[in-house]
Amino acid sequence: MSKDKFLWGSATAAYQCEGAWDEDGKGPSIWDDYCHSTANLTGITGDVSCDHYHHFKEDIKMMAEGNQNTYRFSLSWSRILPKDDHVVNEAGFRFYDELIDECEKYGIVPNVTLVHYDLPDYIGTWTNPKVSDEFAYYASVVFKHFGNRIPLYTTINEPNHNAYCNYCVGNYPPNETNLQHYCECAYNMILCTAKAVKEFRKLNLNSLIGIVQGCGPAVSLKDDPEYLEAVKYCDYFCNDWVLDPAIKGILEDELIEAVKAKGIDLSFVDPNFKDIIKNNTIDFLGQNIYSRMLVKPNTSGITSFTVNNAGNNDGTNNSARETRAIKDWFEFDRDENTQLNKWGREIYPKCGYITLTKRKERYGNIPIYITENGHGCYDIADENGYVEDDERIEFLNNYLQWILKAKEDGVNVQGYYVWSTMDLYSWINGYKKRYGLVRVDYEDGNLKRTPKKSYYWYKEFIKKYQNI
Ligand code: BGP
Repeated sequence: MSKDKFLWGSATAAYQCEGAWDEDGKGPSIWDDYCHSTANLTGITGDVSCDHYHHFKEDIKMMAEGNQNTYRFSLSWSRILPKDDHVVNEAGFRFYDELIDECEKYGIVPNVTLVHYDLPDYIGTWTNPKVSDEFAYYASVVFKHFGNRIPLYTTINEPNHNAYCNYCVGNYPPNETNLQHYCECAYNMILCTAKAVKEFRKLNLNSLIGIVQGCGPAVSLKDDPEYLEAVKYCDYFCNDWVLDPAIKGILEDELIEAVKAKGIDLSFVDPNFKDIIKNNTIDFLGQNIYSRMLVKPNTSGITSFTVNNAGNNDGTNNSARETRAIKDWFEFDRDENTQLNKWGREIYPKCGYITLTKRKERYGNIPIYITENGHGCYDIADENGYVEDDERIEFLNNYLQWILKAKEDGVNVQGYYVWSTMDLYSWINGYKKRYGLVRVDYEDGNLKRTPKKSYYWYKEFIKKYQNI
């Protein structure tokens, strides 16, 4: 399987699409526990979802028929290592082996994320001091088993967004608002990536290893010193702690001092931390592109966080706007000329260009894969299940133009993935907010798949740009 040509594909994540939550020896994950608990006010779960576990052959066939040559998916850690005894569940490996067989049959390059939000329940939380050693063990088991069959591995999906939802907004388990825990979580995630990279290098594989970043860089509407200071602090909070260690092997002293000045107790940091990150950096960046971080100086004096999938965001135009603010550091700005989606998030296609060119500015010529780009909608299907999702097509087309321009202007873009391959569970939003290129009928008892208009549009788009 060649990863040398430009990769065009789409993406999913294990908890969001597999279903089969307790089948064939899988252990419970923190998302199983959360969704089954009273903290889950909607009662909606990923227990079945679109049942990719049993439908993966048809899903991958449809990708191939849509000209896609790569599939980004994640492994469920608790399907592979269900208990804390380090014993592998062979049936877990068998599922992913068969899935990769199917990819190989069509020449589809697997791009595999080790953790996309769902830790095993025996790990519990990202603040567990054992998490990075356990993650390194899991990663080594995976690398040894799949080896070069997986050309692209990524360690963690969106460390920042994950930590942010867990410990700032509190809408993801363990549902806390606690900046001390946010920092402990962030620290452990940095170590997880470094320790997994260390295991990866031991095996001298031909594959590459990366990380997936969720946010774009911070930007402001003005470039006076106070605004640029706000940009710097927002980048500390959202970007630099993820990407500087992973790509450059460093964490700037100024960032560490700023965190201490916020009253965070950093006594949990291992004295060897700097050496561990210095020697274990990644090969490529996975960058998800949805919106920009538009900030200004914090004049409200408030620290507060909202997201596009908090319980109160119901997809009406009354939804809370996606914002974040940290007292003395920055707060989100609003550009009235920019449209918002129904979940209060900016639709700003140029952020694709800004993100990619700024990444190049800071991190040089590192290969970049756009590991997610997509548009959540309330899709309306006709009597045959067909969805004319022109809004999604417009969104993808506009974003892609800017992404391709960044490539033309010299950013080392190597691939692009639409979020998502088919409709699936949208975390706290449940199933009504859909992103798929393919519709899933959750009501008909068979989870029937029907390609949407955007699927056919993307198929033609890939044909046109396949040799870029
Ligand atoms: C990304 C996540 C995905 C996916 C997507 C859409 O941040 O990596 O897992 O869910 O966002 O987000 P949502 O489903 O919350 O609208």
